[in-house]
Amino acid sequence: MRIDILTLFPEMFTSITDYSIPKRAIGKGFMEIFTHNIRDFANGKYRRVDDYPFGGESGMVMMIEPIARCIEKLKAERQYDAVLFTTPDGKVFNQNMANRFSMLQNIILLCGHYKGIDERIRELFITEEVSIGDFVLSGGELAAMVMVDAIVRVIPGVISDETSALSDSFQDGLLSAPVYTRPADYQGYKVPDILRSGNEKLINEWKLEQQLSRTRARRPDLLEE
Ligand code: 6GU
Repeated sequence: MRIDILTLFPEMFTSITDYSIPKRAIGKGFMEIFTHNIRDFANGKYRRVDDYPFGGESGMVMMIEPIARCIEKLKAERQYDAVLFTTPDGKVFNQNMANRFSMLQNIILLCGHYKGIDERIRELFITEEVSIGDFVLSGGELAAMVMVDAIVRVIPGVISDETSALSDSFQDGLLSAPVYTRPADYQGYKVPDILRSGNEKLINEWKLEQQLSRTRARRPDLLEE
């Protein structure tokens, strides 16, 4: 899959391209990430990308032309399955969306900034608006990186242990069970005996019980869905 990211801060994306699972996924050819600096598509000596809002609100608004030029250039080169926009008033991102986006071939991801973008960009180009939660970030870049990370780890083959991504919290609508490693006894704090029993059936039952009780205690909303 290919993701084209439109941003005012392309350098920020080295946080995902240069580390951990996303880096490996790119190295293995599961994902390509191209960043595009919106400012490169702006006109004039000052390469202006934002302007004052009509109607006299506070803050600045991202202008339509630089973003439109960049999107149109990309669309002339290939077909896109989705043009996403990161914004706090979008639909809240979740595991289902990560799974769904991971099956697409080409995605444009536009990072919001300032007070917003000219509404006509949304109307003309954006297929889906996505938020990562009910709080406000300084820009859409961190949200975009959160989404790319969540998407890349569910592409089949990216995580070598096939079952690992599937056992993530939320993948089955439940939080994950607790996990332990050596030592089995840390200053009297012991790993539950059942995990060391070797009885796979009992272990799986225990894990499911743990998942259910955790979800009930911490995220009862997930059980209602
Ligand atoms: Cl997608 N963008 C911004 N600026 N703030 C956010 C967000 C997105 N999601 C939650 N807060």
